[in-house]
Amino acid sequence: MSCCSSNPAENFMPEDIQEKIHNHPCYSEGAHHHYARIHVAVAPACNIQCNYCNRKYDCSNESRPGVTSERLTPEEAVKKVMYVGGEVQRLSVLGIAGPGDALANPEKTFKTFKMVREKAPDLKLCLSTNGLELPAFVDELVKYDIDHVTVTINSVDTTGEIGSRIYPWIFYNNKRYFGKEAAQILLERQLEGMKRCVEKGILIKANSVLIPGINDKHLPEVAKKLKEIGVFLHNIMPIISEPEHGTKFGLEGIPSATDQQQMEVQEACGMDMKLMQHCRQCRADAVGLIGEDRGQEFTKDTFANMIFDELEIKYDIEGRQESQAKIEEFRYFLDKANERVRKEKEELSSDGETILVAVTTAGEGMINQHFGSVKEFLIYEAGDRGIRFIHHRKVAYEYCAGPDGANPIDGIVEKLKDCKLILTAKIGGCPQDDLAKAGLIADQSYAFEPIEASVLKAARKYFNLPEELEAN
Ligand code: CLF
Ligand code: SF4
Repeated sequence: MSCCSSNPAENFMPEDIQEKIHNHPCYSEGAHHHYARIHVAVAPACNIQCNYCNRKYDCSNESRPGVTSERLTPEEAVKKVMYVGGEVQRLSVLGIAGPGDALANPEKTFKTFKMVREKAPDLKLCLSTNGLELPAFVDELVKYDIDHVTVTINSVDTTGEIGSRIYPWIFYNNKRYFGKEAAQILLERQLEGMKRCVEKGILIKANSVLIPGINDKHLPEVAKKLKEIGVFLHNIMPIISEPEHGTKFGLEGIPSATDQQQMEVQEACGMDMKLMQHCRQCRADAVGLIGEDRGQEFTKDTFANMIFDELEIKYDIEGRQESQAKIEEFRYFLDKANERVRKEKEELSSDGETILVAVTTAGEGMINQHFGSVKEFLIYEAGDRGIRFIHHRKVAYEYCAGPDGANPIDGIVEKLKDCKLILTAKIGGCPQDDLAKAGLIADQSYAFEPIEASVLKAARKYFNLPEELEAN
């Protein structure tokens, strides 16, 4: 398997790490256009309380708040994984991320992993936790070859002051702890657990929920600490907070973090740590490419009555391998087309001038989605020398499904007001004119072309430079 990626940061990594992340859609930004993940909800209990969580729903450390998934037994979960693996051959990762904390339910979590290891050996195994019980399970993680672990860590303040505003209590060693003491114990356990995982070669991704007014200014310190202990990737997740979610923060009126706040904090943290910028805060029962939502296609009645012999045929491991070999071929040519286009922020432009470019895509790294059906835009920063990925932005509704009586373009213009270009596979004259009035150029001349190379060409066209860039 070629581990070459269009992302230069990934190409500089040791080969064994490139190999590990190559088809993990969360750990490799390149992989997320091509490979899918599945979460199975086998872990209902939790051992801490976060003020952005409502226990009626799933763990919002790794999923969208306000979403409930179908609870599964380990056996049902394995059946689901095998069924989905047969249907979605690009499925490469199984994650256990709740609905409570994976390690507060160790029996169910590890029983599921053990069975999946046997029955679907080509899948990567991934786990997400608040970290309180992580030190106790490092050997178990190694035993089942679970080499991708996410820990949500929102503060490294050793006084417990910041943490106590986020966590009212934890339950540890059969005792409930409150306030600063609880936050201090949680932090100690998180750091110890992450260090021990790193020593064992487990790739740690850290999630930090960006909570404006509480930890936004503190997150660069978190990033520094993460780098110090050898964490692989840092994911800044903007808090999604509405009163109707019934969380403490939502009821207190703490609002969701904005795209701009996320960009500022990413900027400040990115000085120290490699950032994940393509997280979509998935639905808790998410299946498919990141950003895609196929969970509703695979409810219990689709797989629960099948026996394992039938599911083995359905899973069709050889068929999956053939299909993934084709993905790799496609990816190889895509990476060639995008070669040398990605740059670090300071190398994007010869004169410091850059613009933000919004792109519409249905996956596979191509500009292949019509403007009218877009629910989220990918945002890139581009100069005359190169481009970099910033994040995605969701819009409240697609242009073609906008609310009655209002111009559906308004919400989209508001979301993209700091962008200059939109690259899309197709757009009608009306929305194109409306966007132009708001100062946004919509360009469909890169339809069905690779995203990254097109963003650079379009930016150069915008700067009145020749579109083709000499090799540099
Ligand atoms: Fe799932 Fe998480 Fe593993 Fe990915 S999700 S357990 S690392 S397989 Fe990915 Fe979804 Fe973001 Fe999580 S986009 S919410 S980071
Ligand atoms: Fe909720 Fe997850 Fe926090 Fe537990 S760890 S309280 S499930 S957000």
